[in-house]
Amino acid sequence: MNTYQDILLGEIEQSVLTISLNRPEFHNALCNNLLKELAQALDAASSNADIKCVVISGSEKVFAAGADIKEMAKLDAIGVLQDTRPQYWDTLRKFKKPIIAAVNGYALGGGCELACHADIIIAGSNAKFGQPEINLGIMPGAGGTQRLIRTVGKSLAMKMVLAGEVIDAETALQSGLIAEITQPEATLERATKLAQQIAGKSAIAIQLAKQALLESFETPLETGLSLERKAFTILAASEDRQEGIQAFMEKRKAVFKDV
Ligand code: DAK
Repeated sequence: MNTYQDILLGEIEQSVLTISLNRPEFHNALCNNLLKELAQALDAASSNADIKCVVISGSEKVFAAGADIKEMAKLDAIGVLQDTRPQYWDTLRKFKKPIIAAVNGYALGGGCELACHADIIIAGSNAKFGQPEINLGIMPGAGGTQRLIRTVGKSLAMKMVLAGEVIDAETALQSGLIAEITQPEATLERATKLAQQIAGKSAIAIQLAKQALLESFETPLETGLSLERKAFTILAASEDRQEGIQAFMEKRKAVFKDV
């Protein structure tokens, strides 16, 4: 049962939970309550072994137009300092299971940053990514200056953040911001299929692989390689590894038990 107001939870299908942002009248602007609910839903998904992968989507027309500007307008410097939102973003950042963002239409400001928190972005041909905060006399506040530049490179990130220019799906694909472009009506379905494909693997291998991949943003190559080696070694103790290799030998599909 959906007990949330600003997000919708889908049924868990093939170990995939879909979370849809649900403030259509405000282009899914990320108000405090929406972010709180998103963090609560992810917290619950963290400890639910039936969920192995999460898809975050907007509608066919819009992903999210950023932080709720009307709410933001009420905060002075002390209000911003004491804001609970950074802790909700942290929940997203620390989530260990894979997240796929299904993006149609606008993904602006915090909406673009939300998509960038996902591990994979699948976008409709109508998607538009941007960091227009500069037009409001502010700047990105949920990692936009850090994640974007690591993903799309300096010049494009500077253009988006300093000029507030919005990029289309093709440019997002060329720059590596997104993994695939689909027809807008197929974006959620494609993201869900991909999520189900991931959910069919060993959850232990998926968790360690995600962790190692993300570590590359934080560490020099030598440290990252060392972490990869340790994770690889840990996996040698899993039953899923035995099953995966055995299944290959027996020419059958592996059945992973996440142990
Ligand atoms: N906030 C609040 N309401 C919004 C909104 C937003 N970001 N975006 C749209 N709306 C509302 C509009 O006010 C309008 O409501 P009514 O006036 O009808 O009541 C309704 O949604 C429909 O919007 P429009 O009439 O403007 O629709 P259009 O199709 O003409 O234009 C648009 C769509 C997306 C181009 C336009 O709405 C727009 O430019 N929106 C604002 C985009 C923007 O500037 N986004 C960046 C916001 S700043 C932080 C973390 C994150 C952030 C900050 C701090 N910390 C952790 C510290 C993030 C900051 C931001 O994202």
